[in-house]
Amino acid sequence: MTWHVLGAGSLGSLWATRLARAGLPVRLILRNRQRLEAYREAGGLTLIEAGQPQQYAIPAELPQADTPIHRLLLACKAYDASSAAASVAERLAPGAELLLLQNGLGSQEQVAQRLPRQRCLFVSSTEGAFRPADFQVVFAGNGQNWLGDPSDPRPPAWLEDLQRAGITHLWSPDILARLWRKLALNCAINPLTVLHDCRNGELAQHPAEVATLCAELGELLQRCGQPAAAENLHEDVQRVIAATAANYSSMHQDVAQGRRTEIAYLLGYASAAAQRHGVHLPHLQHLQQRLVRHLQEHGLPVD
Ligand code: NAD
Ligand code: KPL
Repeated sequence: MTWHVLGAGSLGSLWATRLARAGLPVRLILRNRQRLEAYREAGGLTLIEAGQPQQYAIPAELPQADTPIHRLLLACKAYDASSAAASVAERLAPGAELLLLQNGLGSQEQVAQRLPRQRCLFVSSTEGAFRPADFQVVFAGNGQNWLGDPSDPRPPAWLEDLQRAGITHLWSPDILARLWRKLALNCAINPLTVLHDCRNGELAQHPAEVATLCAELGELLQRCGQPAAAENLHEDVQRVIAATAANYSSMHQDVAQGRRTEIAYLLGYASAAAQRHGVHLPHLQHLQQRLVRHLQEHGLPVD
């Protein structure tokens, strides 16, 4: 069964090249004719691992190609997920499976609501990759990919493909807990790194601010029916701050490079959930207001 990969960015390219390297059939779906021509000129996708580049001539096509899609890896940013899924909706075979590889929460529900006849699996990834140039990807950090389906705990047989491709993965019977936990970590760390304009490690100099946010996020997770995701959140946040001390968070990198952030699917989602549950979280609310102001001052979208 062919793996269609929509979104030839960092993670999409990282998955596509490893699947292709394992001899599995892969097709890229590129946004428009211009991107397709640029890709064909490049000759394929290049994976750079441990400094070694290797090019893979993975076939590519447009969203409106006429072959059916049975398995789709949707590897775009959270704010693009719904429209990207819509662009190939007519090609999805009945019972097709989608792997939604987005950070935060909210975009997965948007896609699943649009495609009620398809199986949507959610993926939470801690692998690291970036693009030094178009159609090139650097595998920058080993990590884990948790996959799960909130409405069906049975793992799909094709997890074997990931095994064969060397894509580290675990089937998670409670993927929402994983995604909530990652969202909480990102909400406790990423906005502060933007507002203090610092690397993750420098947040150790703001222990009270981090602790207060973790307490509020823990309360939110409890109220949202996610007690497992709330467990030892503060300790975990401190561990991640120490383990990634030299790094700039993804949100810091986005702002520094003038790119749209995924704020609506992180802090925005958390704030909306707090409102829905009638929980008053003043520090989280203030953090969101400060971040929105900061983005506006930098001419960046706040959704
Ligand atoms: P990216 O910006 O590098 O890649 C996204 C790609 O999707 C881009 O090439 C974009 O052009 C393409 N795209 C968007 N809409 C499209 C459409 N309609 N049709 C065709 N292509 C379309 O993003 P990324 O870094 O790979 O991140 C993807 C998700 O994974 C994000 O939610 C991110 O937070 C998450 N994530 C990324 C990393 C990482 O190291 N890069 C790690 C963990 C999680
Ligand atoms: O996931 C991250 C990010 O930068 O997006 C970490 C490193 C955990 C910081 O929140």
